[in-house]
Amino acid sequence: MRILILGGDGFSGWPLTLRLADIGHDVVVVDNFVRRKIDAEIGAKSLTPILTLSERLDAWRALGGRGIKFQYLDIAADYHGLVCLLKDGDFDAIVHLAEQKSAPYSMKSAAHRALTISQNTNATHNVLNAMVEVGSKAHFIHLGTMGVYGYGAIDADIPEGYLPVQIQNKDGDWQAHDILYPPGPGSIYHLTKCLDHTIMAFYAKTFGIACTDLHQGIVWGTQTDETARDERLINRFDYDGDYGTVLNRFLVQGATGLPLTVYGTGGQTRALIHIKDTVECIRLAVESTSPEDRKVRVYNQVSETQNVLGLAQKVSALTGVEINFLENPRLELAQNDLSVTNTGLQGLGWTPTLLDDALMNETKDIAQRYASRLVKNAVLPQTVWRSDMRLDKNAASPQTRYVA
Ligand code: USQ
Repeated sequence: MRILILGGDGFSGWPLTLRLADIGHDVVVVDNFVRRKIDAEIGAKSLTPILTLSERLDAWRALGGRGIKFQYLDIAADYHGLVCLLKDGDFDAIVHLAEQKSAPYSMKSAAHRALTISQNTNATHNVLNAMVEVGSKAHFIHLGTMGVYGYGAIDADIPEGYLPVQIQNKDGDWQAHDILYPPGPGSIYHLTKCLDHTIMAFYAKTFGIACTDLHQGIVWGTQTDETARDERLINRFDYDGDYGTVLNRFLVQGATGLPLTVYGTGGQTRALIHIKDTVECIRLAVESTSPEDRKVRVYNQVSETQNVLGLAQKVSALTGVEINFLENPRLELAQNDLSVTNTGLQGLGWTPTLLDDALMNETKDIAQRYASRLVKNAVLPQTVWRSDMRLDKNAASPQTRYVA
């Protein structure tokens, strides 16, 4: 297949690019390196020493890998460039990963809220708009998030995108319908994923674009079989307060002897998936028959649910570091239950990889190997999104970091 990967230099995009090329697909990567520029803005960097994209691609070729083409493009700003690319490319599938992906970063300030909204919604709309303009028949695959459902304490499984309901008609009869699960975003980032879904629904219904939305859980781990082949192919590993996700942060903290930063009581339950499964799930979506009924197909890309305190306890047992309970910088329930349906991708052949000590040790070992690259100041939370608090970065201790 001819596959376009938008955002192919990123945490999920790079390992996906290598996997798809490795199994014989023709892959074209687009990126504008904004994620690397944000590292400079927030004073953080990948714990692992990632090469530039051109160096990575050269290394892949030198190791005998199938050629991968690259085009520098800002898809949110350069609509004309996108049209030319899609016209020439004749792609079978377009995987859209080119979005601002951090919930905390999206809540930093008015400017960050505006940037996340315009980057993410313009990018999604531009691609679909250009697909219609050039008559592309590609399958559009978007990386969404479990956060679109919200994290309320509903005592029922979250379905895959749509909720079966009964609606009473004017004659008093009940009719069965499938409606979009009520959106419940908890950050601007999650809000953009709800907006993206509505944009896709419009383009699927009106123009017949085949769309799949993958509602992904929190990704952990760093390496895949392909990125582990050579140090020059290594994947990025974020651990900072904005871009590091919870389990990877705990594993880096544990590996470097820092106390584990549990926000609030740690009673939050979240959906998780290992990066190897992220790549496998997107591959399955790409290679599957694309949806044809003018309705966005939704899969929950989730392996399991875990409680934050439970994760901290596992990492503490593995590394011997203590747990530090911090005031929660986010506006979220102190405690929630979460149970998620994930049968769609399993129906395509996926077997979820569950959390175990061996996998956690693998990630902890990588963190230990590159511990000298840790920027200690970037580890504590960097963003507060509660209106009753603000951040004091010069506070004497983590516990006094937030002020009313
Ligand atoms: N948490 C801690 N300590 C930390 C970091 C996080 O207790 O040091 C807690 C948070 O309060 C939250 C949970 O862990 O309750 C998850 O936080 P996270 O930062 O790992 O994940 P979140 O910001 O909610 O969202 C992230 C990414 C987003 C992705 C999403 C998947 O920002 O790109 O889509 O994970 S999901 O949440 O399932 O939608």
